[in-house]
Amino acid sequence: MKLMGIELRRISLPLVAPFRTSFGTETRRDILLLRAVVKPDATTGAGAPDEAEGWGECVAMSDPRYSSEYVDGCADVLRRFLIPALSTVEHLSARAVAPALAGIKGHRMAKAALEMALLDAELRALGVPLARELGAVRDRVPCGVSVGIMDSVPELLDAVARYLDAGYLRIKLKIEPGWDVEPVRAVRERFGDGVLLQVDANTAYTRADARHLARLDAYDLLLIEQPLDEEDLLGHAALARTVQTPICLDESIVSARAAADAIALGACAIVNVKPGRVGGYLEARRVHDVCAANGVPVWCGGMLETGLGRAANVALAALPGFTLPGDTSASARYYHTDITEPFVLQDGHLAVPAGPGIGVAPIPEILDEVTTSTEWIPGR
Ligand code: NPQ
Ligand code: MG
Repeated sequence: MKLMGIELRRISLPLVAPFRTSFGTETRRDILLLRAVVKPDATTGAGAPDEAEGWGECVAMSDPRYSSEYVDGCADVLRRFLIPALSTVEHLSARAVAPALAGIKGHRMAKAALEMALLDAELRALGVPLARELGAVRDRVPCGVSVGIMDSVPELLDAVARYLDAGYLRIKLKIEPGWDVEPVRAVRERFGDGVLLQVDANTAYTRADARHLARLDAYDLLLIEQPLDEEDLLGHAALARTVQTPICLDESIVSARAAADAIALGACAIVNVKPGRVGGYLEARRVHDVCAANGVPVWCGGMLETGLGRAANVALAALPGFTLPGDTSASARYYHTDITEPFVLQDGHLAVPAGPGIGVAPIPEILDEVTTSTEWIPGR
């Protein structure tokens, strides 16, 4: 295909409630969307449109608190380096994107958004759903929910009760020093041993906390997610020898190679797959493949995506190795009004979109209402 250009569009969406993690409290989401306009090759086939568009969603936050990337930085590197790098590619396709961008170091979330937009455009032109392209084996996926740090245990119990009533099949509690054993104990006591329960520290602990984290072993958790620093693989391996609860890595897993290394080192027994963090959906599938080859279960993480990123995440989560419920929550978990048709929980599951590409598109009037700026970068 030929890249005609990319529209960078910034939107601002209020969250239904503040979301507190060990790295900060978010009350709204400032998101960078990409709209790729391409001309498919003449060889695409009979009935192919002469122009197609595709949507990408960048998962970077406003501030570099979850990872080193942040939304203004992503827009800058896309505009100055990544989009221009595609103009030198002879036969542009979604799978040519990552190799074409490899000379630019890092910036995986920005790269992932660009690849997603071209993948969506390409698959729409071909009439192929993303789920089929990735190798999905399910038409719906079981869903969990990530529950923020609260001001008190009673407030937390109210929130968890509402999510369980809504049908969520797994609860993830955000934890930090001072908000860990007590909330976990309270949730177990109130809701019983049948609830699938896990915790996420977003790097808030140190190796010196190993004995303390081992106290969580009493509560039959599915996993402890990213207790230590992103770069501390050996620390996680040591922790795994002290703590019975399986260690799951999120921030540390920046590629399929990082996943293979973490597994080989004994740093994790489970992996959270986030396409933005690893540089795109195609690398995310390779993370899945590496984990499956090692017998390591994976689940799909979440970055408070709109319906665009959510649609693609649900497609990914339908691959065979995704054996644990993901943070693929319904639109209403985060937003009163999503920019696409909302994803609604049905019996604790979300349906995998069946249309071409990611299978959803923004609703133009809603998109315009939440847009704060747009910029057109020609493809040359
Ligand atoms: C995680 N997500 O697994 C992340 C972290 C996270 C669903 O827990 C704005 C944008 C706020 C992205 C808060 C979940 C965020 C964000 C938390 C990502 O670690
Ligand atoms: Mg996490």
